[in-house]
Amino acid sequence: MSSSVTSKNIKRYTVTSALPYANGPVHIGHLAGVYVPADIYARFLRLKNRDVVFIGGSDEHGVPITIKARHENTTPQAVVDRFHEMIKDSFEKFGISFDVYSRTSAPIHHETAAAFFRKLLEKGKLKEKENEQFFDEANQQFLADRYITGTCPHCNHDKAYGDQCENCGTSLSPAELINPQSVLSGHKPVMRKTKHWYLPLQDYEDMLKEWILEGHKHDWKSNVYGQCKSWIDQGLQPRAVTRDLDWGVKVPLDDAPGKVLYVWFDAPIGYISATREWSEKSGKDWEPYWKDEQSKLVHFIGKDNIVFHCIIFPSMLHAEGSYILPENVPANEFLNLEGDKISTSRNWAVWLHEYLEEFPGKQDVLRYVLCAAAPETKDNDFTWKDFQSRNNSELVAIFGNFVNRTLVLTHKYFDGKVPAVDNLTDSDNQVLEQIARYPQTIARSLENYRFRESLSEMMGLARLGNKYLTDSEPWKIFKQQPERVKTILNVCLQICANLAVLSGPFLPFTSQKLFKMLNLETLLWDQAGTGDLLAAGHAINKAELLFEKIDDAQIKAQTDKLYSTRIANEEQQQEAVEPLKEDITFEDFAKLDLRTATIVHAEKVPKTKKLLKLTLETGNDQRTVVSGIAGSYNPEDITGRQVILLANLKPKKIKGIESHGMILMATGNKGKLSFVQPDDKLPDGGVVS
Ligand code: B3M
Ligand code: ZN
Repeated sequence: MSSSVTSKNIKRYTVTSALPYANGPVHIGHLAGVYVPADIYARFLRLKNRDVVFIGGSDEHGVPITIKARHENTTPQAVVDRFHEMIKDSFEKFGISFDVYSRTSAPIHHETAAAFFRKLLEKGKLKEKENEQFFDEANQQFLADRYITGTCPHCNHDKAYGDQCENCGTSLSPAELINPQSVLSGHKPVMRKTKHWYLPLQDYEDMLKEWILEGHKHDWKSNVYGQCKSWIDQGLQPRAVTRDLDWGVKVPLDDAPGKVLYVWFDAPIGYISATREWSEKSGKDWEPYWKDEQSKLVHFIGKDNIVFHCIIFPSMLHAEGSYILPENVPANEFLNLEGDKISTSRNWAVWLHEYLEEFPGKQDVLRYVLCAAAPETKDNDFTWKDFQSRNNSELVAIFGNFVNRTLVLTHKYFDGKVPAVDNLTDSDNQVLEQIARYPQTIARSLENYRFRESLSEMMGLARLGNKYLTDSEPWKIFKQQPERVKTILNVCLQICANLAVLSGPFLPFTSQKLFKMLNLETLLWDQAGTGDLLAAGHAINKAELLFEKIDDAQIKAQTDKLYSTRIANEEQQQEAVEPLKEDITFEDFAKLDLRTATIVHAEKVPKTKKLLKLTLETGNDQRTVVSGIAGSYNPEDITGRQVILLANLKPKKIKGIESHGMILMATGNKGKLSFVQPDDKLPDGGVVS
């Protein structure tokens, strides 16, 4: 078992980045969370001359893709074809340097995933179990959780899904829904027996404890370690690895028609399939990258994928028996946009393909900002103002300004030839000593997945150069001391060459441009750190601007665009009026015992987002009602409020609390709930009819 990073002699690196679902374009949240850090890491390793394969690809299975296809009246394959191309193309233009960008609908993946499943089955690592699941008789098919809607048993929201209620945030199983309905036919589904295969995760508890809880306590990020620990401490359960669905990798058995592998079973195997695809192209053997103990496997993901990459996939790999486990899983938290959660459905996002069109040639600016503001240890915010100011006052004013002044002065005074050092002063020597330390300092941060820190260290070198040049004032002394100016510009040019190397992982386009301007072949990381990267007399090329100012109008155009879609969304929401439900008789209505009651106490239900525990005075008794209104009301604001209580709703346990009744709420804009309340304060217990 792989344990500590330092103890093994690493021969090669397998770097994976989460496979984006091919049902939408990529946005800045994906980039900051996964692809920018993964790419920086892979580029750094290549500059260190390490053997590395950097894997990406589209995740093309799963129920949401089939739902999207239904909405668009097309096939799942058509959906994924469109987005796969789009995502692949924008990654490429953005400089994400995958060695292979594959897709899980590729034949090689179907074959790899099916073989993996078969091997687990043959080794007796999967358990077959029958249970009952919802079946749509009209469509003659079993229903995935997302294909069933109904009323949430916790908050009474009537559009809860079979896996989750989006109103109160509770995760559900389809059988818990009140009045379940098939999304396909609109009919009530029936229960039917079906057979599935399970991975008994509890069998891997000891392995996971030893490997993660003991082995990686100190080198994994605390957010990752914490999530793993809480999963393991809660006790692991068997997980179904197959589904009744017609989109996905077919279960490779004769007696399993209509069954596919669960998307989270096949998707991580996609990393392996992609490596095999790369191996066919490159002629390199893929197996050592996944099976040799001296390979280091690193998964770059967002925090919502931690359990799959740290618990489930490693259990699968371990069960299979011939694979190594990840050495690290440096998951990031989430990036917000202008103070609000990024949301695809609300179009609250900055989309990569749009950015590339609207800011041509400015890939490095976005890479820079997303790395500088990466949500490494906590959620973080992207704002267009910050984007502008980091560009103008860091990239332009420090990095660009330093390089530009150095090159322009070299042309002006020395005809574009690197001047020889005349005599090094103490301050020159100090600068050279500092240069020597940068490659190692930055490398240490990168090796420990501290990308923000490493970026700011790299900028430290630009800052050092900029300050040295400004303090030395060669333009003032050239007439009297041309020899001194030779030395100053030589040192500045050496800093530029060092920057060309060390900015490579972060700002690959800039780094290439700078190498070209310096008329230098690309250098490796370990060649940096010295003051003799450029020989005296070497001719440099013309100076070009590395960065340009971004003005207020460009920023305003972006924020206007964002806010205009938000306003359009809100207007749309206001217009959407719920259709009326079907008629009922007066007798139906008379069954409801509706009464006035007063909230005498309210508190949040721990570990839930939307639930409040209310104590109500009903005139007859005091009782507890759990209500999904915390998204609309603070507990401290509502004591004393009179409400209408449905008093004869059967008592039910919600999050361990017995709830007896339900209070009536009306829904306003954006799902905001509002109390239904009598006009005047009435005695409690008054009958509503
Ligand atoms: N397709 C991405 C996501 O959850 C998911 C990752 C798969 S990685 C094997 O957004
Ligand atoms: Zn709910």
